[in-house]
Amino acid sequence: MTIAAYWAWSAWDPREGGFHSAQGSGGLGFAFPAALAAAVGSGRHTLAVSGDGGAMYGIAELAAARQHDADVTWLIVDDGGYGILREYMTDAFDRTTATELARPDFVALAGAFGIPARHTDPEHLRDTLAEALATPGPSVVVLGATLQMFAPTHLS
Ligand SMILES: Cc1ncc(C[n+]2csc(CCOP(=O)(O)OP(=O)(O)O)c2C)c(N)n1
Ligand SMILES: [Mg+2]
Repeated sequence: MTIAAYWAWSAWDPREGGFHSAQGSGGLGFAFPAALAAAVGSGRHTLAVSGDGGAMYGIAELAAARQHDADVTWLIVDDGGYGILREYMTDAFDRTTATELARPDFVALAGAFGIPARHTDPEHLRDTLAEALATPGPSVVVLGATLQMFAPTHLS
């Protein structure tokens, strides 16, 4: 549940089996533990995508990823808070409340679990991700970016 994923819903066909999301229940915290389990179960390197807010719901799973040397990469899109709520509130009320978050240095946090991690930006994302996905074991990539809402998500 992050703005990048709302865009991905339109770009990926889940029937192909390569993409899975918590679109039905919408629960924050699903992505990383699900991708970790998928990596262990499938033997393939998997990618989880979370926002900075949602990432806070799954931090403990970094220990499990390290313990099992799972081939899982976690992309955390850090826009400073609950981005989608920021967009909804601005649209509806022209102001926001409680959307900006105190959050950890995710790169340092992953490092504390013994997991390689690095910051990236939209320009370097493709290369950074490709490198992480080609490296065995868990890894974390933190993308500093503020994405715009995929408009129809709140209309259907
Ligand atoms: C367990 C849970 N708590 C609260 C929500 C409500 N909620 C949906 S999206 C969202 C903001 C998520 O922020 P972030 O993960 O940073 O993603 P962004 O919108 O910034 O891309 C919240 C709080 C939820 N879906 N699930
Ligand atoms: Mg966010």
